[in-house]
Order: sequence, then structure tokens, then C-alpha cells
Amino acid sequence: MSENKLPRSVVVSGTGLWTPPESISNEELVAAYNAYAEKYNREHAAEIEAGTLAAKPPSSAEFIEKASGIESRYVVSREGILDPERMRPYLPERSDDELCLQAEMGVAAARMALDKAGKKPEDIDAVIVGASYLQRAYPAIAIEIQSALGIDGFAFDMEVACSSATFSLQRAVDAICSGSARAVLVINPELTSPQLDFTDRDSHFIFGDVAVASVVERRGTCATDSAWEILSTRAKTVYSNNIRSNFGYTARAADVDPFGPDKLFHQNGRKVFKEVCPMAAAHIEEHLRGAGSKPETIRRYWLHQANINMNNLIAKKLMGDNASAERAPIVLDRYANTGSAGSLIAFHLYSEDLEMGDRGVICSFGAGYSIGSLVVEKITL
Ligand code: CO8
Repeated sequence: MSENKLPRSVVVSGTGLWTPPESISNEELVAAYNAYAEKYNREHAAEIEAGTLAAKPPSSAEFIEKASGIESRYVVSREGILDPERMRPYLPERSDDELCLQAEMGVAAARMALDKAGKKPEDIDAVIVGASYLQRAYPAIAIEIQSALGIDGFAFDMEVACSSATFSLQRAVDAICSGSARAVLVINPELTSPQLDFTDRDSHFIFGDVAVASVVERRGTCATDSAWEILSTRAKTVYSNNIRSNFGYTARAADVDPFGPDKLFHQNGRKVFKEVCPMAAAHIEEHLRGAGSKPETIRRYWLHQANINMNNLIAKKLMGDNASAERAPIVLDRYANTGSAGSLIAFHLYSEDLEMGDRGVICSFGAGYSIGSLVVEKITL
């Protein structure tokens, strides 16, 4: 495994977080699901009685909080999700001349990141959008955002599920190190709610919508008083079917329901938990060793936010008895799992208080499997 020591000093000079205005508590979500399930069971009573169809079991807010740590989630639109007759968000189609929803979310987060970094559109040479799902194939959402913000240069989209944010940050670092861009705007608009099966009690509670953005640039062009120097990056993928969505453009040619249950997010959550926790902890340990650091010297871990028990386990493996919410902050209680954005939300909300010279790790882990990490250090300029 090569050590990803950077040939050039690269910093994160600003981040932005756009939070949807609407949220849904576990209780509200469960009430809608249970009303749907009761109706379903009533309507299919004969098949359920005959044993040819499985009844829909009830969901419970207590189970969700205990099993995942999630208490509520932000969504772009509650309407539809909470309607037992609909069980999916209502997001009216926009014309080709309007900014698409995912671009709109991305632009909002991007403006905050640019503002924080003290950057103007003309300072940016590239825009990368990384997300678990993209609203369309082309033109790229990144190019739409590039145009909306008046940025010259190039833009592209990339999808690596839960690691889309860390992997896109790493592509920004590569672009700066190779000299193809002075500064890169990385945007992670996670519009997850349309891909969630709200009629499946095993997964209806897991995800929320959000958008995060980061400005990554050479240390030499950075205009802020302090920034986060990216000391090292590392990425790893291992193929797994345990988290999967088969939604894709070939459904039309396969004569199958393009919106069938296997076309939406589904997973074997237990297996994911068991397999990914040790992988993520070992990945971080190896990365830190390669970067000349040790887990105990890391002031803060901004971990992927899928499940509080997962984060606690990984934090314990890394920090032993010194593990705490202060050193590995949790945001999934109110944001839920936001695809790739969770570690960046945690970084955005819980990094200001650190001192110069403090080191931290941003790390994602999830579908693919994919794991991405960045070792960062707070610096003054
Ligand atoms: N209410 C009540 N009971 C329930 C519910 C519910 N809502 N759901 C399940 N149960 C039941 C189960 O049926 C089971 O019953 P039984 O024992 O009779 O079979 C029992 O509760 C226990 O179920 P589990 O064993 O499944 O419960 P767990 O303790 O494992 O918790 C979790 C389930 C929370 C899903 C947990 O396994 C977990 O979080 N695992 C990790 C998953 C993970 O990290 N996945 C990553 C996915 S994210 C990602 O990679 C990005 C993809 C792209 C994002 C796009 C978004 C659309």
C-alpha cells in the first residue's frame, strides 16, 4: 500500500452545510408507516391468512433509536413521506430551464463554503459533485452548479455511495497536487429520500437529505487566518452486495419494474455492521501509521454517520477508554445517515474549537464497500 504523502501543501479553507427546512421525528415516521402497514394487512388479509403473503410488521420509534441512534431526519419535503397513501416524497418535476433540485441544494452549500473561504467564483478552477445518487445522467449536476455560480474551468460528477464525499475531496487534492487546478469546490448534495423504501420497516428510518461543500486549495492561495491542512489521504474499496440499489437505466430494456424493491436502497444491515466496523478501524490505524501519527494523538475523529453503535465501536477500537462524543462527535441523532455527507457535517459543526496543531481524521465507510479517509491538521496562515 503506497503512502499518500502529499507533494504539495493543500488545505480545506472553508466548508458549508445546507440543512433542509423540514424534518421528521421517529414518532411521525413510525405513525405513517404503521398506518400504511395496518391498511396493507387489512387489504391482503386473505393472502396473509392463507400464508401466501407476509404481513407487514409494525415499526417502533424505540427500536429505531436503540438500534441506530437516529431520533429524527431532515428531508427536502415531508409531504408524501408521511402520507400512508403515498409513502414517498413529493418532488414536482422542474423544467429543463430551472435549476434542478440537487443542484439547488449544492449551490446553497457551495455559497456558504466559498464565503467561509473568502473565495470568489473566479478563484475556483474545478467543481466536483460527489453523491450516493445523481438526479440524472447528464449534463453533470456539477456542470449545472458550475454554471449557476459562474465558475470557469471544468466540473464532473462522481458516485461512490457513502464514500462519495471523502473520495471527491481526494480527487480535489489530486487535482491541486498535479497542478490541474488551483482551487476546487467539492460539493456533496445528498438527496437520499427519493431512493428510500418508506414501506420497508427495516430501512424506512435510516436516511436524511442534506448538502455539504468544501473549498480545497493550495496553502499559498488561502486567504483565511486558519485552515485545515490535508496531510494525507487514503481510499479503499472491497466489493460487497450487502448494500445495494439496482436502480439504473437498463431497467427499461429488461422489462422489469424500474421502481421495484430491489431498485431502491436495501441492505443486510447486520452483516454490514459486522464486516465494516473492523475494516474501518483497521483502515484508520494503517492510514495514521503511514502518515506518522498514532490513533491516541488524534484530537478528533469525524466519522461516517450511519449508526451510533458502529461509531462507538470504531471509536473504542481507536481510543480505548478515552473514546468520547467530544472526540468522535455524533450528528446522526438529528441528521440520520446522510449518505456520504455525515463525516463532513460532523467536521463542519465540530472543528472550530480545536487548537492550532491539533490533528483530526475525516473518515467514511459504507456501500461498495468503500472507505475513505483524510488526516488533517489545523494551521494558522
Ligand atoms: N421497528 C421494529 N423492529 C424492527 C425494525 C423497526 N423499524 N426494523 C427491524 N426490526 C426488527 C427486525 O425485523 C429484527 O427482528 P427479528 O429479530 O424478529 O428478525 C429485529 O428488529 C432486529 O433487527 P436487526 O438485526 O436488523 O437490527 P440491528 O440491531 O442490526 O439494527 C440497523 C439494524 C440499524 C440497520 C443496523 O444493522 C445498522 O445500522 N447496520 C449498519 C448499516 C450501515 O451502516 N449501512 C450503511 C448503509 S449507508 C451507505 O452505504 C450509503 C448508501 C447510499 C445511501 C443512499 C440512501 C438512499
